Amino acid sequence: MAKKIPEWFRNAVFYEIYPQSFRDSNGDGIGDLAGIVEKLDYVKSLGVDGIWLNPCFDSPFQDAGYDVRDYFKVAPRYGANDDLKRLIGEVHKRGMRLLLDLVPGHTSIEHPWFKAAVSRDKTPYDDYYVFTDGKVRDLDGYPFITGYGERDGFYMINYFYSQPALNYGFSDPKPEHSWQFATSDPRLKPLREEIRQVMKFYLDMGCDGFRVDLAFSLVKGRSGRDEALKELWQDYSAWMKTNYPDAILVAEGGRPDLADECGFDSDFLMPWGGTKYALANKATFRAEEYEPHTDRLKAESPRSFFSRDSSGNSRDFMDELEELLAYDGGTARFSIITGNHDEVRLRRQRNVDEIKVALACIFTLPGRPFLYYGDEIGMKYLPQVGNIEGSYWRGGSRSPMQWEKGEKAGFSAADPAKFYIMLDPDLERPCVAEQENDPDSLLNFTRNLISLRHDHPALGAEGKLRRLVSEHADSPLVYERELDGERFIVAVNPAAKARKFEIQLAGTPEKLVGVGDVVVEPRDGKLRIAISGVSAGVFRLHDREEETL
Ligand code: TEU
Ligand code: CA
Repeated sequence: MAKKIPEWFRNAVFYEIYPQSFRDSNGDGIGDLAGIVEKLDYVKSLGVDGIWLNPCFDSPFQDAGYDVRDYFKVAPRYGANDDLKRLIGEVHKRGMRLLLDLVPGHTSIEHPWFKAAVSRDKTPYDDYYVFTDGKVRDLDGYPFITGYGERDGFYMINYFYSQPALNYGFSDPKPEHSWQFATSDPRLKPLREEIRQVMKFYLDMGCDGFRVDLAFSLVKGRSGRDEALKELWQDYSAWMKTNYPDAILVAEGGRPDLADECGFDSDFLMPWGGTKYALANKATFRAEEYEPHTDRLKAESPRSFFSRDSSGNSRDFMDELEELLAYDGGTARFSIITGNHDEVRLRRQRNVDEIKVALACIFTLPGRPFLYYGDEIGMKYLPQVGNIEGSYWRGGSRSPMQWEKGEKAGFSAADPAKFYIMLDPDLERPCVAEQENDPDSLLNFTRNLISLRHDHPALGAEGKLRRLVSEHADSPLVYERELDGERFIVAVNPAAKARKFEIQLAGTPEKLVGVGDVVVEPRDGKLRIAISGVSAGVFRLHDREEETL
């Protein structure tokens, strides 16, 4: 779909902030909005253009805030609405943008709409959710909660029992299931408008758009669902683009093709997209057979491209990227993440050099990448964290940001035993202060990559991607990026094994950034590449003419 790309988004890099774990300004052991403001100069110093803030709305926190109780109110533990307004202003003052997290698919069971709907009374909110009546036994295979509340019926959920699905209708309503409304059913209209009002409220406050939680969960159904989702999201996105032309929408969908047609500006490549893009997991380039996330932790050596045994697959990943780029005409409407609050951190089973290799690749591929807080300093995944606010195993990736050395890591003035979530107990844990002045640190490596991406749009969102070397497994990945006559080659070898090879490409390479040993030499109109184990290099390719200058 031809869409206008806001100028600021053209080559944007984002930083994901999990508000409860970033910086606690008032010593209660929970991160907050004023804490984020304190750290905005740091965020700016990374070179990012935008921030995605996880949900910061009033919630009982049964799923870390993805269970909204009041869409129009900042959770008191994070501050008040004025603090959010102030945060937005401070972000803008520094030339950055702020995306909020829109959770339109479900509310908390404590949301007043749900409390009304689940009561025995007849209320205007009864159709806001998907309720059967109590006589129904056949739930058509959908997940329902029975036995909760006084209403004579069962309610459908999206995730936990505490997240009842909001009702946007079914693409294929079956006559025998009267609880399946068609998406065009006028009874669904009021809810649709409520969600538009939520968007309007924060866009008017000054936010620059939304990351949309489970964007494709809204419409239910098995056939015709994509079409119905397009109708729904095109309506929201067209409305938003008309009234707030600079605002953007990023889907959490794992289906960039569908997201694009819905009017989203980007979509995350998720491991669970449900299409072949499922392979493109958090840029770890999952091995060919998709491992369900429940197995992810068990595997001591994840079958990933970015691992020493490099058992993953860069070839299929590159196939997918090329297909996506062909589909969207090279505008690259997808976002590769270094990690997020749901995924196991990169640092698990990888050392700092191995992470540098992964980041060198992620930050030189097309699209608009998202850096997860703490990944820039190599924060660890902590399996012992356990279930905090409905995190289950995801809690290991949500520990407090490590700013300084010392028992509190600069996260909070509270006693670490009172932190809402466990801090990495290792006193040798990485931290910002220590890496700040070390030119070789992961932090400065990340900054270099981001600034390179900005200095040379060829390496960024919309530079042309050409694959030079990419095989099934245990092999380096080499690609060219090109835009407006500027050419670069990127060579990435996560595997332990050193390699030598030749590629058919002329030019004089100049190394810009690297880890390990990567030597590229021109010889007889070709490039000879010698690449050590666990290494990566980004080279600018000068033409012959330039060479003689
Ligand atoms: O996540 C969607 C989702 O289903 C996965 O990312 C999932 O959390 C992961 O595979 C582990 O099961 C979004 C949010 O990012 C997540 O934090 C919420 O819990 C979920 O939606 C429900 O709102
Ligand atoms: Ca606090």
